[in-house]
Amino acid sequence: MRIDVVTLFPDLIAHCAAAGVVGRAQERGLLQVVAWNPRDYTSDPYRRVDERPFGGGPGMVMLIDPLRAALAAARAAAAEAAPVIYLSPQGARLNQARVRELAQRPRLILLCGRYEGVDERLLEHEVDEEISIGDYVLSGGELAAAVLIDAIGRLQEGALNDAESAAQDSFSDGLLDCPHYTRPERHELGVVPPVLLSGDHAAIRRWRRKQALGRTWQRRPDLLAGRQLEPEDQKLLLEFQEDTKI
Ligand code: 9D3
Repeated sequence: MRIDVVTLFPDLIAHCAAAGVVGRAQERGLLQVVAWNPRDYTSDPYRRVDERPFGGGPGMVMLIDPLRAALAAARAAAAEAAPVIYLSPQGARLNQARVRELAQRPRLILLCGRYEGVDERLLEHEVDEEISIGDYVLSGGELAAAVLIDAIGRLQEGALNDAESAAQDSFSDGLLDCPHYTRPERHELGVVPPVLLSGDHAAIRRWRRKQALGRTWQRRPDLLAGRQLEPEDQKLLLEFQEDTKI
């Protein structure tokens, strides 16, 4: 998969996309992230990319032409058609279902805004989709683009090692994760739940499932609302609820 990013901060994108699992995916040739700076596509001597808004008011608005030229350069850099996604607070909220869908595409172009935003005419003509990463205020689209690249990158076939994929299999089912423990067995801060030391793999699987269900019920009941649990899961959640009453 190829992701082109139009941004005034190309180094920020390159740095984020070089780290961890996503960096490894790039090294393995599974993902290519390329940043394009609209400032490199200005025609005036000051390399201006922003101007004061018509109608007055605070802040600056990104100019059409540098963005349009950067988008054209990004689009021309590979053969496949590439939808343009604008990261913006006005976009549809990102979730894992959307990430899975976007991860299947061969190409994406991400457009990052700064200042108060982008001239609306560019959005009307060049943007196919708008995505927000949540209801809080960022100072630009770059961190949102980095979030999207990270979430998409790790889903590329071969990006995760076997252990990471297995962990995903058991928990990509809309539940929160179970607690994790490692050495030492006994610590000043507490002991490891004995079942995890029992060697009884069926009991361990059951305990983890129960914790995942219980913690989801406690912390994110919205994830369980409108969801019919399997009889075995219902039993485990009921057990968890009984345990927490004591
Ligand atoms: C304080 C400025 N706001 C005036 C009402 C508007 C505004 C403009 C630009 C708010 C945020 C931004 C920059 N944000 C993004 O580019 C952005 C974003 C976000 O702020 N929150 C969640 N997802 C995203 S995706 C892009």
